[in-house]
This record gives sequence, structure tokens and C-alpha cells, in this order.
Amino acid sequence: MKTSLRVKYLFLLFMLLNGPIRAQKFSINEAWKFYTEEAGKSRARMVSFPHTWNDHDVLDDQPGFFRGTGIYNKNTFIPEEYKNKTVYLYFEGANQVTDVYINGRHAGQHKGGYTRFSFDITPFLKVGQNNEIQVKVNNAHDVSIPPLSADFTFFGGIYRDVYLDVREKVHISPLDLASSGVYIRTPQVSRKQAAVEIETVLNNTTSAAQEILIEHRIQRPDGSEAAHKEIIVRLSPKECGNRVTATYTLTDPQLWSAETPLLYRVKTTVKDKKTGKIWDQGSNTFGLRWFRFDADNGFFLNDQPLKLIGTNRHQDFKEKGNALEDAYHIRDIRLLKAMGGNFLRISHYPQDPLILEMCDQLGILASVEIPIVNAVTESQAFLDNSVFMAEEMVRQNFNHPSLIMWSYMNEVMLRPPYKATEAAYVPYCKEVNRQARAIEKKIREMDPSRYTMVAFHGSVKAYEDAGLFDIPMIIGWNLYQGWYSDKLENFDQFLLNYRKNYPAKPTIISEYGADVDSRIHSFHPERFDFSVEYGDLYHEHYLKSILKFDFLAAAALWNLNDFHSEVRKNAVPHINSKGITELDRTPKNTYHLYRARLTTAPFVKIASADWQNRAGSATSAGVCLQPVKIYSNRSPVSVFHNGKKIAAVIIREGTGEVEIPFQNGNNLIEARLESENLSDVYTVNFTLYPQNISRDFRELNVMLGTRRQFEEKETATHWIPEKAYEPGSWGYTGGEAYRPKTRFGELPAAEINILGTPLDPIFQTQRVGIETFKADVPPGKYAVYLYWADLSALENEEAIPYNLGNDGIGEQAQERVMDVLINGSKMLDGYSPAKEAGLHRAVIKKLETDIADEGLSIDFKSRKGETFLNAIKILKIN
Ligand code: GCB
Ligand code: CA
Repeated sequence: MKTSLRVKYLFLLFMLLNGPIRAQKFSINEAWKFYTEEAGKSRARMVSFPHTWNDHDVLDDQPGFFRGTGIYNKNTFIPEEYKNKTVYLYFEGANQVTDVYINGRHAGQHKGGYTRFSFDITPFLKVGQNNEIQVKVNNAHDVSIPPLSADFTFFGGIYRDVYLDVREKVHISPLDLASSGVYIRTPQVSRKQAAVEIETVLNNTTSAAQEILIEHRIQRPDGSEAAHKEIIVRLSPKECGNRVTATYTLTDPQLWSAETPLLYRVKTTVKDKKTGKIWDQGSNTFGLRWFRFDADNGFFLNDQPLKLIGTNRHQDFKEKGNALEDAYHIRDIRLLKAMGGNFLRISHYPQDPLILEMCDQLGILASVEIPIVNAVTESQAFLDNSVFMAEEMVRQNFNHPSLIMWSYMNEVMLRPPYKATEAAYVPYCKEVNRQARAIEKKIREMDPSRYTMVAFHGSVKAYEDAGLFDIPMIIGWNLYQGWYSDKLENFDQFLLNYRKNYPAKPTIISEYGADVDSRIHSFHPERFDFSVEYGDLYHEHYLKSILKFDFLAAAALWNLNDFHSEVRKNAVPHINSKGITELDRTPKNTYHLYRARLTTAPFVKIASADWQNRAGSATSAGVCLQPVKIYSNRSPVSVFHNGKKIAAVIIREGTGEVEIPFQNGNNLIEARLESENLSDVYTVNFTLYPQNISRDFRELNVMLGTRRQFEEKETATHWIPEKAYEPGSWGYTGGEAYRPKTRFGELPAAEINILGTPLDPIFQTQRVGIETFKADVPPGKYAVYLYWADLSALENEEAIPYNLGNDGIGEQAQERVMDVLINGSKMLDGYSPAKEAGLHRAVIKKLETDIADEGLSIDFKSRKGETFLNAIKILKIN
């Protein structure tokens, strides 16, 4: 056979087996030339989608990040065969204003960083040639596009997949706000039967009238056919957006639920009526279920009560910004499922399409929202863009059985542009109210089958001012008592007070959480110390209360994962650490706590298993007793230390605790569920400080003005908190711990981004007025490292928007100059850390000294202002 004949033969065979390919949708993520408008063409480099240009500059010491225009260029060959096709360019998301040019001609613009969009680019294409695609994306602040400000980073770029979508001239519309073009409603479902309505949006891009057949085949979860129908439709020449609805009644429906998330499938085929030629095909899944929210008794799915417990989620990851491949999105929802979660608040914006697909598959109930956060702009343009986003959100996510709530405003009274005492406050409240009503109305018109929800921060008054209690069907509370404000118990009190005034309103907890830096530990945990142990206390309290209050239909903790927030200045600057997993999704203690409370398959886990370097002072028995927590859904748990059983730990509400007599060096701890033959192990390298410093002293690392401990993981160094000096041992004399003041009391550490170091927590506390630091070390040659950062507030420092009123009360910077003496001889003369490095910048002074029998005594003498010291490392060199 000649080659051409063979090709033809193979082609025919292919057609026979597979039928012709009518719709081709394929990604075009690779090989784009990218540059920012600012840097210019000469700086172009090759990138692939998902891509963001802010993955690094949101983490540096420079405030702010690039917000402007990024330009992407690609040449694509468009084959001759596309001559008779319609070609769409489809984006899953780009932040935030996108302009598309094909061969130099403008093909479309989209506003909004979190919804999908698609453009018909057919008129601009040249078949049989290379075509230039240029996409300009701009992430500059725009007062008419939400979000205006928020506690997350507005990464710029084309950060989701991009596709070419090639169709025959008659097809299911991808232009109905980039939805699938097929809407499935289930207006009535019972255990006996289900009414199903399928609406299809059709485009005829030919200049002829078309008579077509639409065929829907409904398949049961096992793939067998449940129903099948054909409808005839007449499309006029060039008629696009024609909507046709077909109705079905299915008997003995197989219900979708959290435990058995069964999905039906509709296969839709569009055919020419006369010839039977297939124009287009599509497939969509749906579920049969019904649900309701009750103000007293919470949520019901298929008439069964179901307490919804889960998380919020942000869409970014370590070193990737928001540019995540599909596998990352999928993994997050699996993490939530493995923890026993059955609820996801997709906050604060619509996310990758796979998120809701995963919720459908895994049986996780969900809510999704548009990104109106912190405040609104009082303009029609802002409202129009918001309503448009709401429409996109509803159309694009319409068919998901997991989705039960639409949401559209988060804490809009947190940072209103006016104080309540200003004249402009009342009109602002009215405008918020007007905008909420308009969006609410739009959503309810488009989808009367789901609930609406708006999330409030913990001020009843602010939302009464704006009249928002009457508008959404569900109130979501974002509550942080015991984090931003003082006491954990105020969470319960707040809810009881609210219930008294609004007994008829279905209610959920849309957020609660506490920041945890897993390098920080404390045996005296307190709010804002960022310790693992405070995070534990916080979630233990909240979870217990949430399970107790029947009127709470759902609770979504904040947050499944740590996420980027460029303006933050916490223990890990630029990151919000309220995740129960890290930025790279390593679980924190709290993740295990939920797993122990929410799952039934045998589970045991030793808490803080990543705390591999610990330290502490010995008791007279020559060991150091420290508590270790165990999480399990069984009780008791046998605990072994270096092979010896030391306890049978009783587990209550998922947790138990055991005192471990740590020895110097390696400690192996095992927690075992004897009956299940299941165990977890934890190895610790423990530095035991004897009661009196001994001859084999090597190293001491102490943080001042704090009770926190800090694990410097990269160097396996453990920092312990200060203590007062006692003869034979070590410690400070004089001074007091620096405790910054806020409206809600004092904080245990400064909320300052320490410049020039990733070890911020070591520098965020200090002892002010310190006189001496002494250590009765043996003779030898020593290096003494003095750690300083002047924590005085900068003048006119702006209040941080996320801080919920917990802002610091500015203290004036004062000049601080001191002399530092080692064993009486002056080492630093008139030294000022701020003069050398500026405020808030880390300085480490290394001083070498020989010590005979006298031990080490470091004196700090004020020349001006107060003396201070943040941390000290004493190292015996030889
Ligand atoms: C909130 C906001 C959320 C913040 C969170 C926090 O209330 O809704 O966007 O990230 O608090 O951590 O402060
Ligand atoms: Ca994707």
C-alpha cells in the first residue's frame, strides 16, 4: 500500500471505530513568552500556565508587590480543518483584568480574577497558518472590581489552565458565561422519585436555519440508562443563546449523600435532524438529594440531620503563589476528606473547577462566594461587576450536588471607609444594604434551589447598622474570640447573646482560627504567641462548643492551609498561619485533632511529631519531664519511652497527654493502639541542661522576654525561654519582658516583620532594662552571640486591615545606647542596634572571649534610654 493510501485507510478505520471528532478541547498551557510591561520585551522569558509573576516578591522585605500588566505571547498553528469550525479561547481564571488579542486584533476583555471566561476568536483566525495570541493581564488595584482589600495576596497572572475549544458550527454554548451550557435542576426529589430538568443553551453560527435534535441520555451511578429523550429544535440563521428545556421523572433515585456521593450523568448530543450528523456532544454530572437549614436544629440532607464540620480553603501553595497544577487542588480536598471533614467554604472566591468536582465525588458539602471582602465601593460600577461575578459563579457551578450555598460578602463592615460617628457612615451602610439586596435578588432569581449566606465579623451592631440580617438566608459568623480578642469562652457567650436576638435565623460559623508557627512552642500558651500549644487549646475549645450547639448547622475552621498575605507581620511575615496544615500542606497538630474527633477508622498520632529538637532543664532525677499529647479516636493508648511502657493514656474528646521523662540525646516515643496493632512513633533529640552547668557544657540558646521556645529546624538548634539567674546556672538579672499593648490588652511578642532574617520569632521578644546575663560556664574559649532588633514602633505606622481591632497602640521610638562588658572589660562602646541597622532589623554581634574560672558575666549599661537584649547564644569553641 502506498503511504497516502495507508493513511486514508487508517483514517477510515479510525472513523469507523470512534466516529468523527466533533468537539476538541485541549489545553495550551505551554511555551508562552512572558514579560511585564514594566520590565519590557527584552526581559521576556518562557513560562507555562499556571503562572503568576508574584510568587517571590510577596515574600521579600520590601512592602508591596508588583501590581501592573503582564503580557503573554504565543504562536499557534491553526490547521486548515478549522475553516468550518468555531474556535473559542477558554480561561479557567486570570487575575484580574484580561485582554485577548488575536493577530493584533482585540478579541475580548474579562474583569475579575476568579471566574472562568471564554471568547469566540474565530473571526480573527487565519487557518493554515501560525496565529499570534497575546494576552494582557493586569492585577492593579481597581476600585470598581472586588476584592478591594483583603487578608490574602492578589497574585497576578494566568494562574489556571487555558484551552482552545474547537466546535462544529452548531453546538452547546461555551459563551453562556463560560458555563458548560447545560443546566440540570432537580426541583423535586424524594426516596421514590425525582424530577429532573435539563436546560441546554445552543449556538448556531451558520448563516442557515438549522433543524436539530437534542438527545439527553441519563445514566445511573452504575452506568445503566435511566432515561432518554430527544427534542427537536429549530434555530434561525446565526441564532445564539437559544435555550431548550427537557424534563424527566426518575424512579427509585439513588441519592447523593456525604457517605454515598452517587452521581448521575447526562450525555447530551446535538444532531442534525435530517442527516443525523452529530454537531456536538457534552457530558455533565448531577446528584439527587434535597436539603434544608433549620434555625434550631441545623442542617438536614435527605431529611437526615448532618452536622457540617470542615474548613475554608485558599488556593495558594509554598513557592508557587496561586499558580497550582490540578494535582494540588485535588490533594487539598482529599486532605479535608481524610480528616473527616464534610464541609468546605470555598473562600473568598470561586476556585479551580476541580474543587467542586472533588466535593461532588467525595461527599463534601460546599459553599462558594464572590470576593467582596472588607468593604464595598459606593458605585454602580462596583455593584455591576459584583452582580456579573455572581452570575458567572452561579452559571459555572450550577450542577454540583455538593454545593448548597451561594455567598457574596465577607466582613464588609470590618473596614468601612468611615467611622460610625462620621456623617458619611449612614449613606455607606445604605449603599452596602442596596448592593447586598441587588446581589441577593440576582442569585435567588438564577437559583431558587440553594441558600444564600453572608459572613459577618464579630459585631452584631455593625451589621444591624447596614441592615444585613434580613437579606441572606443564612448568617455566617467569623469569630476569633481568644485570638483577636481576649477569652476563648467569649465565643460561646457571643453566640448565646446573638441567638437571643435572632432565634429564627439559620446560622453557621464561617470562620474561626488561630495562627500557629510550628517552630514555636510554649508550656504557658497564650493568644498571639503563635505557639503550637495555643493553637491546640483554641481548636479544642471551639470544636467542643460547635459540636454542643445544635443550632449551628455548620462550621468551617480558618483555614485548611497556611496562605500568603503580603501585609502580615506575624511570626512568619507575609503568611497567615491559621492553617491546620502548612503552606506545603504538612499537617499541624490541629489537623490530627480534627481527624481524631471526626473519623471512625482506628487512628493514633503523637502531636508535634515535627518537633525534633527539644531542650529543657533537668530535675534532681536527672531527666526533664515534658508533656506530649496524643490524638486518637480509641482509648486507652499505650505509650512507650525508649522501649519501656510508661503509661496507658486515656483519650477524651480525641486527646490525651503523657509526661515523658526526656533524657539527654535520643528519645524514642511510641503510641500504640494495642487492640488494633496500630502505632505512631516520634523521635526527639533532647538537649538536657543539668541543674548546674557541668564541665561538658557546649552551647546555650536563650530567647529573652518570653516564655516561648523556638526550634531552628535547619540547624537543629533549640531555643529555650529566659529565666532569672541562679548561682551555678545561667540567666538574666534586671529588666522586664517587653509586651506590646493593644486595645485588647498585651501581646507576648511584637507584631513586626524583622528585616534581614527568616528567624523572626527569635527577635520579636526582648528584655528591656536588662542588667546582666550570666552563665557559670567552665573555662575555655567562647563565642557569645548577642541578638538584637529594636522593636520600637515606627511613627505613623498604618493599622493593618486584617487585625480586627487588635492593632498595636503606637509607642514612640526612643534612642537606646548601651555599653556591653564581658567579665568587666568593655566589648561594645556606646552601641545602638537601631543606629547600626535601623529599627526592626536583625543584628547579631559575635564576641569572642577566653574564660578562666570566673564564668561568664555580660553587663549591659545604659548610656541613653533603656538597655535591651532579644536573644543570646553562648558557644564553647574549645
Ligand atoms: C477574617 C477574614 C479572613 C482572614 C481571617 C484572619 O475574618 O475573613 O479573610 O484571613 O479573618 O486570619 O484574620
Ligand atoms: Ca485546572
